[in-house]
Formats: sequence, structure tokens, C-alpha cells
Amino acid sequence: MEKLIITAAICGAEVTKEQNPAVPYTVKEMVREAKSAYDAGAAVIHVHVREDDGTPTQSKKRFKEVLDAIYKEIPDVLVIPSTGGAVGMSAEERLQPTELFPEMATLDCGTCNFGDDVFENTIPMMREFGKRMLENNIKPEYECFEMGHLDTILRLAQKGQVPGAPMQFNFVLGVFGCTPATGENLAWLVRNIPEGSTWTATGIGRYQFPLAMAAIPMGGNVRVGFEDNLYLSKGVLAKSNGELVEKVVRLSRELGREIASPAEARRILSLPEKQII
Ligand code: KMH
Ligand code: ZN
Repeated sequence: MEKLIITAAICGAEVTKEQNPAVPYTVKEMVREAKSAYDAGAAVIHVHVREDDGTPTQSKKRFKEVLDAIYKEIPDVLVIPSTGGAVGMSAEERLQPTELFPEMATLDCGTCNFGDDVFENTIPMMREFGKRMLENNIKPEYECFEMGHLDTILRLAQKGQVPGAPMQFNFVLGVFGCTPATGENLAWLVRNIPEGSTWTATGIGRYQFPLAMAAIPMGGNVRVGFEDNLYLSKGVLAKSNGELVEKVVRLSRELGREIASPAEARRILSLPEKQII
């Protein structure tokens, strides 16, 4: 089995400092959280950006500031910017980070309920996102919140409308309104991905660590972080993203699986090596 790639989704678009004071908004706070996750064992940082007051934005300028600052501190880390942004943003707004030519970016695989909101990802939108990623040579991380999202993206890949093999999937399970975070649902999704694909499991809220525990012996990778969960254990707020990553490292080592470095993660994900200057 390959080593475990840990992704830290350090801030998201929805969580706030009122819920957990360690949620980062400013560039400095983003670097602090990325570094804490990296030092604990994360090879990948999934990035949304905020204005200093916490307002979610997809501004290319803000993404550049944050990405430059993260790479300055941890040059070898693999950063995956979000093209999901926040609920209600237009496709054009959401696509801005693709103009920075990141190694990877998320591509959300269908419309779904998102708590009380609707997260819109129509099929024409997905074709538009896929076209941009093909043009800009960006490998998508295909985020599936629902079982049907997998079938949708596989059909678009078959038609060459979004990048194809080897595909990387992120199964985000447990969002209120979407597919629940059960081992059974995860197993169904994993059984139905093309051979040679890689995948990550993301459990929302209290399901963060149980879903990680299901994914690790199955050979999948794991995402943790404030975007998805603010607690280290029941009633105990995590002090940093690093604390959440440390917990996955402990669980994985208990199960006999070692942790991938960023260079190892690039190889596992079939990305070109990164030249660190
Ligand atoms: N903030 C969610 C509505 C992504 O990063 O691509 C969407 C999201 C997905 O977080
Ligand atoms: Zn995200």
C-alpha cells in the first residue's frame, strides 16, 4: 500500500472565528495554519481565501498573496486552491485561481444541497471548469458530495470534456443534505472509480476521524482541517489544523501506514516533480 497523503483544508469558506478562534482569515494566519499542518505531516494544503474580516473571496489577487506567502514558508508543499469558493458565487468568480496555474485545483462534481443552501455545479458549469483545467494544464481534484456526482464526472471524462486518467477523487461525505459519511457509502464510491485512480476521504464534522479510520486501511488518503471540522474530540476545539493532522498521523501509524511527504504525494498523484529553488 502507498503511504498516506494527508490534506489539510485549513480554512474553508463557511467556518468563522466565532466558532473557533484559530480559523485563519489574514495572510499571516493562513501561513501559520498551513505551516502547523505541514509540520504535523500534511503534504497537501487545500486553500480557500478570505478577506481580513473573514468574508470569503475568490479574488485572484488574494489567492496570489496567500499562495506566495505559503510557498515562501514551505516551498515544497502541494497547494490545491478551491474553485468551489462559497455558495452563491458565479462560475467566473470561482475560476479566478486557475489563472495562477496551480498544480491542482478542486472541481466540484454536481449541484447539491449544502445545509440550507444549494451549491450550484450544473453540467455546463462543470464543462466550463474542465475546459479551463485542460487549457491551463491543471489536474483536478474531483470533489464528490453525492453518489451521483461520481457517475456524472466519469461521463464527462469519457467524453474528454474534463481531464481524464489518472483521476483524483475527494469523497466529501456528511454534508447536511448530501451523502452520509458511512463506510458503506465510501466503499461503494471506491468500488466504482476507474482502475489507477487515487482517492481521498473527507468526513464532515464528527465524522472526520471515523471516515479517516475507514479510509486508511482501504488504501485511500485523508483530508482533515477546519473547513470540515473544528473539533479534536467531542467538545474539545482544535487549537490548530496541525492538531487535527497529528491525530490522523497517530491513527495511521497505529494501523501500520506511513505518511507521504509532498514529493511522495506528487508521485502518487502522477504530478510532475516540483523544482524547489
Ligand atoms: N465551500 C463549499 C460551498 C471546493 O472547495 O471545491 C464548496 C467547497 C468545494 O468547499
Ligand atoms: Zn473547499
